[in-house]
Amino acid sequence: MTNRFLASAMIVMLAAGGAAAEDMNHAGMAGMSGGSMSNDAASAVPEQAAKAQLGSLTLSDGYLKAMVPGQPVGGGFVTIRNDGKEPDRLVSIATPLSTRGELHEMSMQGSIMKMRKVPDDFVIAPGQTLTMEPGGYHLMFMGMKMPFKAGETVTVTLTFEKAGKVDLQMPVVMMHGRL
Ligand SMILES: [Cu+2]
Repeated sequence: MTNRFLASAMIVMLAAGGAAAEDMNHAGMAGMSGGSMSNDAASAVPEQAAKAQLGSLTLSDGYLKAMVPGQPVGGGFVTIRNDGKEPDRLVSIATPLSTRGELHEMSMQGSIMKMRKVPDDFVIAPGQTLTMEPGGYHLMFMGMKMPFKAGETVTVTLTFEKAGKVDLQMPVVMMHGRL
């Protein structure tokens, strides 16, 4: 309980950091995620998570993380399974609430959890499942016009190199102390 309170307070403080808020918030979010590693990540997926079929791609467990006041970036997750015979690639993501979307991953660098843009987009090989989750691969949205608010549903457009575009109606979920 105390840890959760401190974690929330820390995110708010980082978000209020001014010009460097975006970077600092990334660092803060990474820290949160490191702290939640002992939790069962699968339990974060809401029952109403978005799903869709796009050609041979099966999308599931799509949801967004609710943003705290002043938080400059938003995060989201989706699982993509490729039952086709060729690899496909998630090349872009977009929402009406943000001006930019990036595909990110988190990794440990020494004892510090860091977040970065993946260099070659997300490639899903035939028979492979790409799972995004707190502390790992995720969708990152920047240049927010409006925050992701808990209880709302936001349209997230995913564009694949071969399968094309799909709109997912992603629920926004409050995740205490996560990501
Ligand atoms: Cu990120």
